Amino acid sequence: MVDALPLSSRFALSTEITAVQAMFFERHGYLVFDRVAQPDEVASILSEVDRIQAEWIAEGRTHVHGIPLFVGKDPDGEPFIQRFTFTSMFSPYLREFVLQSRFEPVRRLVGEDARVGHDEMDGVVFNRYVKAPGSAYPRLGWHTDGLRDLAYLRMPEPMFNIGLHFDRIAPEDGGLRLIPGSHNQGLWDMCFRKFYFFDHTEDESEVMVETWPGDLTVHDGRLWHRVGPSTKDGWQSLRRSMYVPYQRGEAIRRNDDSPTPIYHRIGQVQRWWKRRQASR
Ligand SMILES: O=C(O)CCC(=O)C(=O)O
Ligand SMILES: [Fe+2]
Repeated sequence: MVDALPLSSRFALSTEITAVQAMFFERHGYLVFDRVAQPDEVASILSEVDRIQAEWIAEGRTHVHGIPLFVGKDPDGEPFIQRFTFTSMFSPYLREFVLQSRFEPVRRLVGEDARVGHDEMDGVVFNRYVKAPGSAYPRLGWHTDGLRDLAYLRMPEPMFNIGLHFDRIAPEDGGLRLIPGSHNQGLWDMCFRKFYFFDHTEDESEVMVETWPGDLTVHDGRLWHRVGPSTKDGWQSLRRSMYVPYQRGEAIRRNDDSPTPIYHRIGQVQRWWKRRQASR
């Protein structure tokens, strides 16, 4: 029955994950829920993010708990934080929002013992992709999220990434692209199917996830995915997403003394290299 559903299916989030939703998720590794956050909540979260940006820029912050911030220029040439980490630790509103009971069915899908990892891994992440001359983050190459565990010298723990989406994103806006079923590929393919973060090429089996503001997505941490660049420029190309990590198992908590993990060091080198190429 689940095979009859298109890969672009949009579901409604209720108080329980339905049998069909659970089967779709098991088969394909992702689910898209139609507008789980209301327009006023979308607006409140965006204004919290603006407030946090103003604070972090004023204090000259470069890292949060050892994780580098991605800072570029916005289309007006102003400093622009493009990847915020541990966001819920800097906003009581956001912390309360992500703990709301409406997300309980999603949390239980991860596991009865799952928790929001406010201070684990990268915490709640807020992304702002934009195409502009000074942008540090116009797109994101192919990767899985689960491999981060290897950097902590442990086998990938089951983890799901829960995304909240803030913009109307159609195929010409780039957006989230994922390979359905790739969560069932085994560890070898999870490591080597694509060249992590450097590969941006379209995959013939990729699915483009269209979003409307307030949409919620769930994807398995082992699923291959990327964010494509917009075909538009400037503010027209802005895409914002927020990811809430639900963790199980032993917690690896981070604080301001935590070192920068290897996968972020590689990203730092990659961004430095791109800036160098661009300035030639
Ligand atoms: O922005 C998105 O939708 C995806 C972000 C992502 O894959 C990540 O931060 O790991
Ligand atoms: Fe990801």
